[in-house]
Amino acid sequence: MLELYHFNGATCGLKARLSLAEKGVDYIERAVDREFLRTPEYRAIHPSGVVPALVHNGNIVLESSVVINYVDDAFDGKSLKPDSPIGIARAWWWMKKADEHLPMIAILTYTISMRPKLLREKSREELKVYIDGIADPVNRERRREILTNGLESAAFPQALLSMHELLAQMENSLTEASWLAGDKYSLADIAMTPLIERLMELNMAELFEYNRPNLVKWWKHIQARASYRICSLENPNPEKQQHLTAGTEAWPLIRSIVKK
Ligand SMILES: N[C@@H](CCC(=O)N[C@@H](CS)C(=O)NCC(=O)O)C(=O)O
Repeated sequence: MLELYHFNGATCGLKARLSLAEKGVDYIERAVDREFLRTPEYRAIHPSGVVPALVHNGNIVLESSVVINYVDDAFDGKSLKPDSPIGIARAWWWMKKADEHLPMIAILTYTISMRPKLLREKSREELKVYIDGIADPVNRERRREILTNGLESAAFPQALLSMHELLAQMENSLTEASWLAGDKYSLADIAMTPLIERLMELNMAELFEYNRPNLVKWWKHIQARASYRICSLENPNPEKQQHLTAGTEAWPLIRSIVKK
């Protein structure tokens, strides 16, 4: 039995789902809500209380890059790794980059879109319970700081500039080949897809598209794939409109920080 715990709108959950769709693997989708991530039942599966968690015949596989690599190794179907050792090394480089930048995209999402929603919907006491309930101490204190300082948070421009630099690296790589790790779609492209999708959801198309024709072409090719249609277009993030509205409001500040 193969089960995937995720929620629609989770960037790392989308990574796992894309890999399963690309391999054509059937699985039981456990689409949960954020509250469930805090229950003892889920913490027994994932002690950090985050998604994705893949459970295969009782074996638990955690961490999105580990999950997508496992999916590729464990199931038949076309390989999602490049054909040469150097290509595989390049794919791992991008997977590492995606892992390093996932907290950056979380900071942007949280500061721009989730914080205003939480402040609107939760009382001071509820907010404290929410923050105190975040399992990972680094993430917990970062979110507490962002909740207090919002767009003034020191983490915000750092995350933005770090994503901006990553876009430049992607454009550079895509001038040499049509996919990130070479001429074949691979785990590298899967790993980066949700990060780019989130920038688009946060209304950062201008930041993304500016002077980056190869990245624009790559993104069109990603969106045209059946895996993306199934996992994202047919199962859209319920917070998409919220992200877009909040991103539009934050755009003047974002633009001034990246100073194109
Ligand atoms: N490094 C982990 C990060 C997992 C993570 O942070 N997941 C987010 C969604 S992308 C989550 O579950 N957040 C819980 C929440 O928003 O409450 C991975 O790549 O699997």
